[in-house]
Amino acid sequence: MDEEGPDCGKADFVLLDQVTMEDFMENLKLRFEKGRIYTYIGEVLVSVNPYQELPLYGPEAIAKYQGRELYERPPHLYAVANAAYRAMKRRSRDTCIVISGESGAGKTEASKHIMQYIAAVTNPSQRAEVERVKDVLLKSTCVLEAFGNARTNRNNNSSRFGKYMDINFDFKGDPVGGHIHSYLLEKVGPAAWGPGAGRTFWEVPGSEGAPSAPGLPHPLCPHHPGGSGRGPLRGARAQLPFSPQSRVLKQHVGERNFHAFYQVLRGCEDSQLEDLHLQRNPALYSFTRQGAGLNPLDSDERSHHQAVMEAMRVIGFSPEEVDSVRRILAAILHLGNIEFVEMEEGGLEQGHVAVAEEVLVDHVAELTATPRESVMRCLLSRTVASGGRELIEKGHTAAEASYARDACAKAVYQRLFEWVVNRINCVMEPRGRDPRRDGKDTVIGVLDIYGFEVFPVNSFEQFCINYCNEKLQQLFIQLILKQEQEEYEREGIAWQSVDYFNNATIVDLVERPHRGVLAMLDEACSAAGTITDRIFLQSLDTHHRHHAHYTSRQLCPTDKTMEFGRDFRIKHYAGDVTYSVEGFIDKNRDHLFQDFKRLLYNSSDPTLRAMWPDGQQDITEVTKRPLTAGTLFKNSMVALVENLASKEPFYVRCIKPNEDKVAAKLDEGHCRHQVEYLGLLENVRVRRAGFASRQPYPRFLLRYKMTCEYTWPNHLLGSDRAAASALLEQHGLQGDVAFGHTKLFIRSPQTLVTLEQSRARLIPIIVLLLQKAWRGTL
Ligand code: AOV
Ligand code: MG
Repeated sequence: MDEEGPDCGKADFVLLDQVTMEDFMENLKLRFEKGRIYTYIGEVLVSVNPYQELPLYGPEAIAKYQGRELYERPPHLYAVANAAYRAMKRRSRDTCIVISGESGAGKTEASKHIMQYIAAVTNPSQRAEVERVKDVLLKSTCVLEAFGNARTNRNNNSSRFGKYMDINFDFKGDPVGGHIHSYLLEKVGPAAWGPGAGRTFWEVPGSEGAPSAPGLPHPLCPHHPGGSGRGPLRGARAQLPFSPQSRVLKQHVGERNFHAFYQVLRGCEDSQLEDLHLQRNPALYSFTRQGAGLNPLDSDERSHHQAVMEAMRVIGFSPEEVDSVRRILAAILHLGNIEFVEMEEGGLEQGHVAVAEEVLVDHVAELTATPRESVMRCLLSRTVASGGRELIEKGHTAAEASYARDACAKAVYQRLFEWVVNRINCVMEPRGRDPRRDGKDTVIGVLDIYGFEVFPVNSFEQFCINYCNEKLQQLFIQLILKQEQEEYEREGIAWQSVDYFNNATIVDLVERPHRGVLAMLDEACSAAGTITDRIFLQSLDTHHRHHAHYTSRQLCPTDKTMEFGRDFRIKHYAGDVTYSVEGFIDKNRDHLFQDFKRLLYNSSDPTLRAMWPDGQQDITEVTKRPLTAGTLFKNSMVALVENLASKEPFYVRCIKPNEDKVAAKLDEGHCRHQVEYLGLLENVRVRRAGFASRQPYPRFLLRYKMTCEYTWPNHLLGSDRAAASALLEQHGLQGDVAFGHTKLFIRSPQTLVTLEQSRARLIPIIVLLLQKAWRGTL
């Protein structure tokens, strides 16, 4: 790789002549045109997705960065990976690399390059266990992408889950294990089925027949699309007129279901497909029909399937487990094709509903290794604990049966995904390590999490995803902007304060106890079916009417971009997002169906059974309210942010150059917006006004004292501060630093490089002297 020439723009935005948006964009554009997709802001790496293969990666490039300081080579992901790795090794500090940016900006690709770098520079002695861990780390990505990624309108390989991966290192700096946390696979609830949306009757005794939303027809009303028409036999697939729903069930136009489904259909051998009762064409299955025309080449899908199978084998999935996974995917596809019909003579109360094509039930029963009659019963009825402990079997209407089928399909997929993650975690768990013998492991965490999302209609999923981005922005502000400024003040360093937008107030709007949006949603959910999405919206309006970042059509009647009684808007740090509340309550409750849980727990397939441990509960126990999806997500975000805050952070800020997913096109308006909301200009200002590095005096001296005659081996200068000053004076570097009360602040990175070089030159000489001294030959 060539070193950068002067015509490639500034490799660090801090070096810009002026910090204006125009200058920033000009530099970004110039570098992008020259194939320089990476630029620093101090230690933060800004990366622009090139949408083409550039000759920037691979063993040769890795060798250039290995063991170097951040500023010695042109900006690169490898430099950041190397800096995180060296900080971890040198100071035994846990570090983390936080990768952020909007969908399609290149986060997942960046995380893969980081992993490849770490794999390449570790384990020079080729220890077998370390090699195994590295293989699992690298191969896990391929498997997780098959189950957790899908084609969306914004990214052909969009991660529909957030991933935080810890890699554990031993004292030698070799990876000895890891752990993956996954966040919110796009799974939440089947869409509320028509009128009465938000009403869930499952598992809640006494909630049967709860009143529906005022002004909306009752679900049992004959005018309801899935209601009792008492007419001739007719198909009654529940109509899902409202909110966006789980990707497993339905996808937006131009999007696909999770890759795994298509890979099984296209990649399996004919005989395997026959065993699964499947045909090759995804258009034949309700859950994959939408995306059927969007498949990549058949051959690509087949080779992806083979790669996933190979990766599962390397990771340690047994052949039986892989078979089970295939059967579960097939069962979901068959489940999706099941339709229900209402019998002409039956009244709803008797639940006279039948399955249109019974052979599909046979397939589901066979593939899930469960009794056919039990599958049928679960599809057509539910068990409820009424009043006391008495159990009653209640027949479904066709609409309810469809709801149950969809809920089951998405829950099975959700459990499958979680099981895959857990299975990989078991294999990556550090083995046979004893902290007393081996010392404490250090950790590098890599966070690749969904970026901000704004669609024409935004639902609960987008709300969670955007809340997550607010949390991460808050962390960024705290670590990079706020903390930095506070430290200058604390240390008595002269400092000109920089203004930035602190998004704490938005985070608070979402997560505050009692009155935050999530708390109020939980409250609505706990009201046993009596509160609808619309009522929930009304209470949000009441409580947040004066909040600067909240509005709705009710509060702003002239704003026709919001729908009355349906939408609210949050002014996020990245821009305004309008959310439709339809389905919020249902998705937040995210109920599972006891009958299905029990059915699958009793499967004779051990893999499937292991995914449903809660299926052994007694039905009367499960009426206890489980934590809601929103609360679980909030808790996991709080834990994630705490975890990241305890580590030394490195940041990669990804930018998507255009909406068309094409190479060599940088849409200025689009990029400018991202630069704005990522707070990059503020970042440059703070950095420019500030210092590249700060170190407590003792740590500074420990590292560099051998470079100065007054400080080696020990100084007699009264204070560490005076010693540091003498050392810097000897190097002629005193003009580039400021002396704080407890820390030394170094302005330019070049000063550090000079000190490092001097140290590197002297170390061999000192080692030699010490050896001689020990041998008494000095
Ligand atoms: P994301 O992770 O940020 O989106 P990806 O990492 O999946 O985005 O990148 C999207 C696509 O851009 C990839 O599939 C590649 O085709 C291309 N790409 C990204 N980075 C590079 C690179 N360094 N070199 C070449 N091509 C690249 V999302 O998961 O949707 O938030 O949800
Ligand atoms: Mg991704």
